[in-house]
Amino acid sequence: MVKNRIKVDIFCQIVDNFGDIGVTWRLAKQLSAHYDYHVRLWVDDIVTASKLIPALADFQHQADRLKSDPLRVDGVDIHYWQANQDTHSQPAEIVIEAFACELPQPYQLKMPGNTRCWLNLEYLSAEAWVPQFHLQSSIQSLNGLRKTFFFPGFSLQTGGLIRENDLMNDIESYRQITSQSGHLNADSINISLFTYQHAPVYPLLNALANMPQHICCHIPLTAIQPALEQFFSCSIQSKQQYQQGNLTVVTSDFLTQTEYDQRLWQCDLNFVRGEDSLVRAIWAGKPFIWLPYQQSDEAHLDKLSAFLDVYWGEDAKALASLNWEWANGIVDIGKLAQFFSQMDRWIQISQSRSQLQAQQQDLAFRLDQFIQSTI
Ligand code: TRH
Repeated sequence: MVKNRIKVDIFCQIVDNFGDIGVTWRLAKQLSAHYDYHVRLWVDDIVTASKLIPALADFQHQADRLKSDPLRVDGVDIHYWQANQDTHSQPAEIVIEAFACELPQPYQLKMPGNTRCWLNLEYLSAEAWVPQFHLQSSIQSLNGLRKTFFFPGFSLQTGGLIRENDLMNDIESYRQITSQSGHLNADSINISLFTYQHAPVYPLLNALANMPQHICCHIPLTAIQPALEQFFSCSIQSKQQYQQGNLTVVTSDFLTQTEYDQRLWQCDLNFVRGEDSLVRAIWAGKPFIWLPYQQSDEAHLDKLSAFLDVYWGEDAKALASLNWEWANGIVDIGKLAQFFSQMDRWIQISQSRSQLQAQQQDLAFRLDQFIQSTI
């Protein structure tokens, strides 16, 4: 019964792109479905959120309705909030602010007496300082409450990675079913491409068109559409195929999160970006090339370098090198051809690395353990 469950408020401020809502939506669903929490997800941009939570589409022009009257989707109550405006609700016992979003002051002032655990869910990083900062806390001057920093991460000394309870089994079953009904394009190397506008997309497509094997590249249309149009010298539409040399590009609309995850499970190589698709690529157990979200002081390259060391280590130097070059605007046709010539080996390495990571407890489990130990 919702009445007796511990209440959790998750606040998501959508700064840019889809990662903020991608991460908080997955976490909200998991905490509600597998732990004894009644979760309210507070979102400040209903238009962007509706890309990942299609049920919100009807509220794009009437977000205010969701301030007091939430929409329940997959067991989660979704509310609308705006910076500095009172939510007019009693704060939950557990409050999670995602990525240091600032909670409205009136809400913060009501937290004492209501909130027993206040967490800031931080960005994911493999950098060496993360374990030291994970679970550090400080008293907040506005309301005198303690706020704890919860850092996702790759080691046992961090908050772990988001992974739904049955995810690894679901991936395995899905693969068994799809291998019987036919792969995406069985005679090709299948690639998924989701990246930022500044990535070297044109040189990549050019390299792929010149590979000895047939390459099928699956692209949901996002920020890189102009690079596709430049490469194919035509206007690019969704749900179409475009051919050049040995490359076929298959376009689609923005997929649902489930469809997107399944796409990663099926492809042989995934280009991912930001935070959430990186984690999904890890669980997919296929080789992937990651472009971190760009930061002005090039801090994203430190992030990438730490990740390549921690995740791929000595086993996958060639893959790490392709990844590093990609993030620095370089695509080396020779290296890529060499990589594709050993596809089976790379898939095997990626599978074992993913399974090793999946031996650790996931983020929701560690979060729940921490919450239970503090309340
Ligand atoms: O959209 P992103 O670039 O988000 C980024 C990062 O999270 C970054 O850390 C953050 O600081 C910045 O936003 C503001 O990439 P990310 O994190 O991979 O999120 C994409 C989400 O979109 C993910 O949940 C997968 C989902 N997705 C779909 O559901 N359908 C699709 O077709 C595609 C391409 C993605």
